[in-house]
Amino acid sequence: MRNQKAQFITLEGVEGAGKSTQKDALCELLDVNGIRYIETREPGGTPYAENIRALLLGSSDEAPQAKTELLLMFAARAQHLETKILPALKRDIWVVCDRFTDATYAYQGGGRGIPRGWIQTLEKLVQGERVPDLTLFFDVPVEIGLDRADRRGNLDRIESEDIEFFERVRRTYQEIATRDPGRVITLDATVNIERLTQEMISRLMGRWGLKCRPG
Ligand code: Z5A
Repeated sequence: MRNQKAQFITLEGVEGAGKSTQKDALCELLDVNGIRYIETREPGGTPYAENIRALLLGSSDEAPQAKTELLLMFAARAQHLETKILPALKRDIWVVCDRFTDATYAYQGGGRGIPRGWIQTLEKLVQGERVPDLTLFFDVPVEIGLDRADRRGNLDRIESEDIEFFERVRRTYQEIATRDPGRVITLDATVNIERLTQEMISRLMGRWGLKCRPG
């Protein structure tokens, strides 16, 4: 692990893909290798950004317009990036983040139909050149993911969209992964939790040259 700079890792996928489950396994891998890290999520991750999350995902009488949703995602991201993610990386602490800007391309771009160029403009404004070092994309057919999420219950405002919306979201994630294979690792998330964990861990150990695996 010598000479490995602190990594900014993001986890992406449609609902119920298993990101949160695999995030725990990833953190265990970092723990056994003695790597310092923080866990965080988007939208949210700081008290202020979590307030924006509540606005974004809660239901109210007035649903936000697509542009409003887009701007709030980036407002939360600006706060999160500047007050939590960048300071951690600067202190050589790894960052494991459940969703980031790929989710904006997938949900607001693919799902809602916001032009990609608008998202690129906001990405540049908020992030400059900063992008994740590594993204784990958990790819699962939408019906399987939604079924898992349904069984967990408590669907939020965005989770209540129709199946076509999530098909567009998944397609956009797949396009991102195809365009950027150096950053994005695609994992087949249809397999059971243990197999998915094993596959993820072996890909990561190879990439980072880690010696110890959990368990
Ligand atoms: N959003 C956006 O629109 N734009 C943006 O820029 C950003 C976000 C950043 C919040 O996401 C919402 O914000 C999200 C996108 C939007 N909305 N939607 N819809 P979130 O990440 O906080 O919430 P989520 O995507 O809805 O997470 P999730 O449904 O919890 O999915 P998950 O984390 O991928 O799954 P999980 O919690 O690990 O697993 C779900 C269930 O499946 C659970 O019971 C597990 O035990 C089970 N599971 C997990 N893996 C497996 C496998 N491999 N086999 C069988 N069962 C499994």
